[in-house]
Amino acid sequence: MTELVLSLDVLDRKQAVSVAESCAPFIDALKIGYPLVLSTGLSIVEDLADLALPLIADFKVADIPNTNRLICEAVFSAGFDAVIAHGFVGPDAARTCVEVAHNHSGAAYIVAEMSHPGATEFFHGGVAESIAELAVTCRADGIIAPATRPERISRLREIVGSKAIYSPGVGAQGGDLDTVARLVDGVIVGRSIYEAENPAAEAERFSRIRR
Ligand code: FNU
Repeated sequence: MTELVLSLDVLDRKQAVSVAESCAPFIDALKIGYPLVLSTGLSIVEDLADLALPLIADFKVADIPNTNRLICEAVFSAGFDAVIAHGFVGPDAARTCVEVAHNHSGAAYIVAEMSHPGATEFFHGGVAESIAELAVTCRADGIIAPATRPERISRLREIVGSKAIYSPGVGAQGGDLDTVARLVDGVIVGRSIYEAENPAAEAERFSRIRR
C-alpha cells in the first residue's frame, strides 16, 4: 500500500481543520509547514490532534546541530510525529534531527532532492545521491524525493533500499500519481486536494493508491 499524505498549506485555521476533517477518511498522514504554522501558531497542532492522524512537520530543518536540536525538540514537544529535515547541512546536523525524533519515538525524513525545476541546479551531479547515503548512515526513517522526476526516485531507491520514500510534486507540480505511487511509500499532495471545490472527493480519488 502506498500512503497518501495531505499537505495542508492553507493559511486559515478554520479552513485547515475543515479540509483535514473532511479528507481524514482518505489519507494516512497530515503534513503541515511554515505557511500554516506561521499563520495560526503551533496551537494548530492541538486543533488537528482529534483526527488521530500522524502529523509531519515540514520545517526542512537546516541549521547547526545545536539549533537543529532546539527546533526538533520544539517540534516533538508540540505533538508532531515526524519532522522533515535537510541533509545538505551534513551528517552531524542531520543526525541530530534523527536522534531527537527517535528520542521522542518519532520519525525524521531527510530531503534528498527537491521537486521544483530549480532543484536540479544543485541537487544533481551526485549531491542527491550523497544525501541519500547520508540518510542511510544517519539512520533516518526515510527520504523525500521528487515526484516530478520518477527516474530520480528510482535512482535514489537503489541507495536507500527499503527505507521509506515520501514524494511531493504530484498534481500541481506536474508529477503523475500512478507512476510515482508504484515507486514510493507515500505520495504527498497539497494544492490538488485543498484547492479543489470538493477536497474530500479529490482526496478519495487520490486515495486509490492506498489499495
Ligand atoms: P503541492 N515539498 C515539495 N517539494 O513540494 N517538502 C519538495 O522537494 C519538498 C517538499 C512540499 O505542490 C511543499 O513545500 F521537500 O501543493 C508543499 O508543502 O502538492 C508540498 O510538498 C507540495 O504541495
